[in-house]
Amino acid sequence: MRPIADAPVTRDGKALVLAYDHGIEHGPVDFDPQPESADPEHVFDVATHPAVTSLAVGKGIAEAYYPSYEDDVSLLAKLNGTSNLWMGEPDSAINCSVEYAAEELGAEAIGFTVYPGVNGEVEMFEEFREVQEKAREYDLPVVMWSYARGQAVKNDTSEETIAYAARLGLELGADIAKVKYPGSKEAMETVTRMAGPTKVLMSGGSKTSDREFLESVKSVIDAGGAGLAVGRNVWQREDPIALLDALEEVIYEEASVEEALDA
Ligand code: FBP
Repeated sequence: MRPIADAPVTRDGKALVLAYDHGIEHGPVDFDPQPESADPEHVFDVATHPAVTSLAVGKGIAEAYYPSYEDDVSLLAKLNGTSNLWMGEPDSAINCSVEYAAEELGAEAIGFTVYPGVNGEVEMFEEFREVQEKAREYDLPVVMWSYARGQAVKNDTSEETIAYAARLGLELGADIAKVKYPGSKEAMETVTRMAGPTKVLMSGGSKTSDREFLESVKSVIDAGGAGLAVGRNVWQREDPIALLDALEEVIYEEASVEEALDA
């Protein structure tokens, strides 16, 4: 059965997933630039902004904080994740099941990382299969964090690599593929074409200037992408709401970067 589509992760077919799984993926160092970002309540408050279609967090954060926010925030449960202390070949532990996410956490979507190209690719693809099929039973859209890594991946931001990562989202049955930005609108057009009906989100990456960030998001939208999944570029800012206001213009209102910056 092909989805249900992507609602509730989307608004008018577009999406802004606020990612906050960094406490597991990168550790507390990501909270240093803006210490209040270590407090999940701060980020849940930010996620109530109308530009944000869902908040991606792991099981522990969802259990502890989502009950207070379920009327105002849509939960995307990130099911796997591994710490930065891990020095082996990239891999990701499954920390939560689809059933638990749907029945106990109240998730409205599922997020799952796959690292195409790693030695454990076969196992990761098989894990994704189980998650994807179970999510179908619960009518939950699946967002695949598709990050090509491993010894054979020479350039993880090349057009070719990212188009492949997005295509794997389609091939494996993801509703939405979250990929790194390939550097230009033209490259992103190839990426979205390869993904077919699977929506494509740009991964935010480390913090950049307002203008640089909005320009990359604008080129994703102009290339047929659905939007972005962003963490640090929002909650590492002193004023995350100002950037979300500008992103709302660019993603949903087709505003230019100038218009969004002036608004
Ligand atoms: P950012 O916008 O901060 O890059 O967050 C997006 C994200 O995919 C997070 O969900 C995840 O924690 C992080 O990036 C992983 O980044 P990487 O594996 O590239 O260090």
